Amino acid sequence: MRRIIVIANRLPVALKDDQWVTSPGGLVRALEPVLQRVNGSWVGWSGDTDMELEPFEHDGIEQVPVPLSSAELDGFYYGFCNSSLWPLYHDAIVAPEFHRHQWHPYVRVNRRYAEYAAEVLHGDDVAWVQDYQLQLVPSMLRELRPDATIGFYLHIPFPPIELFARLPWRRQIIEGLLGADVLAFQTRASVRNFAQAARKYGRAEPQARSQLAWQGRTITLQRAPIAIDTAHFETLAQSHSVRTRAAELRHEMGDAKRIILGVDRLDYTKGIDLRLKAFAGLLERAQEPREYAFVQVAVPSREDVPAYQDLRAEIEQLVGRINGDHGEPGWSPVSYLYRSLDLEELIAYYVAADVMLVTPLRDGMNLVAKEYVATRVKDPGVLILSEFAGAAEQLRSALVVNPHDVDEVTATIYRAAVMERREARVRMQRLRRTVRKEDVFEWARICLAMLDAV
Ligand code: ADQ
Repeated sequence: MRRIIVIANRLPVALKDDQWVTSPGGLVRALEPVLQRVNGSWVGWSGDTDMELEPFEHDGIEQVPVPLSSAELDGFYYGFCNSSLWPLYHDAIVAPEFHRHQWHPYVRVNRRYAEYAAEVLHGDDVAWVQDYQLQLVPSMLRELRPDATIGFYLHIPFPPIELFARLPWRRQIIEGLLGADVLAFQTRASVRNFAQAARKYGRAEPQARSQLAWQGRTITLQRAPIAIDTAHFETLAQSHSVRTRAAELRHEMGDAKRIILGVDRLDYTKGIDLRLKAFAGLLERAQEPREYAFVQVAVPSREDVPAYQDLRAEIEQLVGRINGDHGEPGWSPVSYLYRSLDLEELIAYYVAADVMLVTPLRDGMNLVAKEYVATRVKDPGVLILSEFAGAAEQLRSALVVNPHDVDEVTATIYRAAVMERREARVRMQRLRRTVRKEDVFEWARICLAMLDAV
């Protein structure tokens, strides 16, 4: 097998009390065994600024740290990645900002990742670049290693051309990506959107079977929806400690008849505010409001970006208002947790929840939806899923909603709450079949097989 070099914004390890520890997450779990088997390398930032580190080995994988200064982190990561690209690629839910003083560090930092990758890329090794932070790397790497096999995977949506057109550096981004041999996306819509933008701004020529011709090379476009380690979630969900904790959580929530759950990074793409309003609508209409408890777990995210600070304040105000309007002494309908949970605790919440609300306004995939399904081993539970999450292309037996339609979401929560067990079971069985078959190992296999075929 050919050696694989993953190039991602972050390394799969981070320093904790002077020790390197593997970061949790599906991508790392899926790629670790593959990279170990092929003596692969991982090129990425360590998470600490202004630190020059030599490559080192961790769990059989060569780690190649790319240094970033704190000024670069501001311009490149908080700036161009998360104030320009992130909102632009998510339907401009928040207005994207375009600043030349942030674009320049994006170019500079992308070049550095390409240079570090070129150093470790030999012979017929495969380079596999991850996500929107590194869209210039494929072409920069191709300049340094013209014969390399290069793949790129976009974890977030590729936007429709009407939106992408706003980007002052749209041609550079398209040309950066077209340096790859294989470009893979979460959904068919993203493949389509990219093909259109590549024709218009890169003058790429469409070929048969999702291929483009550009500068004498053929580039393959592929849909490869990312997934989770389903078996691992299933096993943990059945463990005694998780089930005991889930029962405890239900009790802590006043033994409400229906527990409704939301779990997200605190991000304006996730639609947390509209979801809270939909739940408030349910309380207003319910005959017995105390039968319902809503738990929102929000992981702190990008706290240095002003739009995220505003969002946090807005959500907290909304939670306060709903609890103020509907609560009683000793009972609050909404429980709000602003923190990250460890995996077992997170799964206990999934197991405890009768209804899972996944209502992003736009999401590349949304792994939370798949995680909930994977943990519903004993009781079915109902998944309510936004039509604007990539996951909706696969999880068709969920109750699919338009998250902007607050009344529809309210009505759907009610429908989920009173759904007959038989219907819930049939729906959940279908969903479970999908997440079992199309797990993260299958995703990695599809992506790597395509790269191997180049
Ligand atoms: P995210 O926007 O971060 O990912 P998502 O796919 O839902 O969104 O992944 C979030 C992860 O964080 C999940 O694995 C979840 O378990 C975990 N998580 C959420 N809340 C947590 C909490 N309170 N404590 C601990 N863990 C928590 C981006 C894209 C997505 C795409 C993924 C992968 O935006 O669309 O699915 O990358 O490609």
